Amino acid sequence: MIIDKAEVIVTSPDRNFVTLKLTTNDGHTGLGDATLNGRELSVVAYLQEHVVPLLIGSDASRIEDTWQFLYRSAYWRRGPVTMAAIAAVDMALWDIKAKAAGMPLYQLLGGASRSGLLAYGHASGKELSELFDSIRSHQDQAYRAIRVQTGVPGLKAIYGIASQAADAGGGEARYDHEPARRGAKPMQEDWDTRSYLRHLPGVFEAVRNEFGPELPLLHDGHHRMTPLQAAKLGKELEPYDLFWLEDCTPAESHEALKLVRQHTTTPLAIGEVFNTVWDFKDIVRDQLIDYVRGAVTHMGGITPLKKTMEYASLYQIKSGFHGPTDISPVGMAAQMHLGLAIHNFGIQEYMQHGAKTDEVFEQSFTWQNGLLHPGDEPGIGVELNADEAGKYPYEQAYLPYNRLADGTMHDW
Ligand code: KDG
Ligand code: MG
Repeated sequence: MIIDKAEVIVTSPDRNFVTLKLTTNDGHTGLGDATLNGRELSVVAYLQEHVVPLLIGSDASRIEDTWQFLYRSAYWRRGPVTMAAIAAVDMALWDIKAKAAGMPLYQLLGGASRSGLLAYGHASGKELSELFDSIRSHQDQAYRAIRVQTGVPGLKAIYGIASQAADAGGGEARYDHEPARRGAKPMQEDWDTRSYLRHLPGVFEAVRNEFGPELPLLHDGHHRMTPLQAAKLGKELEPYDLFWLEDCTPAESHEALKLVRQHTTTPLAIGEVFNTVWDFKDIVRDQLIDYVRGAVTHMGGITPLKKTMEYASLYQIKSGFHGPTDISPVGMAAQMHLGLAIHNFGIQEYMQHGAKTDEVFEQSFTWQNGLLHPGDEPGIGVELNADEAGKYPYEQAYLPYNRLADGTMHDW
């Protein structure tokens, strides 16, 4: 099982995706997701210039050794570009091994620990009525857990809030891959934490009153609060029994979480911008979080994320893998296999990809009664349709950013 071909495929059906395809001399193929939202081509260069030459001629069956070689031999460790590139290789090798074994990947990872994965969707609205409609629409699509993001009076545009006006096609409102996000420059949005903090608890009170106590509700703070602000918010949200408060403070500061934790029992989730188990080491050991938000695509692949979750299990900390649409169908399927196999699965974020993406990536996962399942095709269960992929060349696209009213740059 020698790797004799490694292709880096860039395609932009509804948004940009970077995929590594490995082929072995005995005819097996494997796919890996290397998509780094807004910085995609840096991973393409890392793979093409530095990793592909190392892979050609190597043994595809040696997953752990290949991971260690790519991580340790470079000398320069960690970082989103490096770890997305290593992740793609790792996923592709697991795909090949599972296909060669004739098994869906979750079987190789230890077999299923549950029948399906509870998943949450993204409801949002500028006003309460829009938000309620969005929650109902998600419930109609079978979601049994809902992330709630809301507009804030006085702020014009906030990330994570879909708006019908932004949806030129007239279909369901989206905020994650509407054409407005593409362009030579990122879009500026505005932010005011005090207005947000004044507004949010009332929104959760209204949502609980309307939808009852059972529905699991989540909220993403997008790293925007100081520790004291986050502590205050966590405390004020306690009556509404959140499933989690995500990314309440900037991800770099573990001490911030300590302060938040001292003041609130609202569960905390963090880690979508983390790259390695080292980023989780102290906050897991100190029990400062309840959910690991890493993604296979940004944590260096299935191999290290599985280890991270085994370590987290010692502290009763569960998974909540990052699953926005900038994780490609390959990355999503890979983490569905992992989530099905590990004991300490918590919840899976699931934003549905667009129709064009689903034509480029042929997938075998299922979504039924609010549960995801990766399917039983051998491997990860995703194949890339090269003809479809070729129709959509890369387009420059950026995440938006925040400035305060006086023009100061603010945390994302
Ligand atoms: O690439 C960044 C987005 O995926 C991120 O903003 C989405 O915060 C996010 C989430 O929780 O899905
Ligand atoms: Mg998030």
